[in-house]
Amino acid sequence: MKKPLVGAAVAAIAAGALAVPALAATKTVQVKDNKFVASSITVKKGTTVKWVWKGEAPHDVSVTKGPAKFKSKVQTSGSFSKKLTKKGTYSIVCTIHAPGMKMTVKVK
Ligand SMILES: [Cu+2]
Repeated sequence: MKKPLVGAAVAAIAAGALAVPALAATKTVQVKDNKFVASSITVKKGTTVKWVWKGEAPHDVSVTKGPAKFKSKVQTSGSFSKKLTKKGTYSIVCTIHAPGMKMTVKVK
């Protein structure tokens, strides 16, 4: 009875792989207490960067310098996503814990 189970597992994995859109490039950054992990990333233009809150303290994501400005709400959980369509270097801080809590996103 092992073969049918293996077949079902392979089919499930294949179905999962097909569900991922080919052009949905997403890069995840963790928002911890009190740092961004990773603190420096490089992505291609058009990539969506998704910040995911992992710590317990409130944080936000705020661009201080860069080709485009954006800012998340102050939040303690959940996530914030932004599609980056302009090339350049984005300097980002958590306004609550700046200047120590900062990161850089390079969009090529
Ligand atoms: Cu913070």
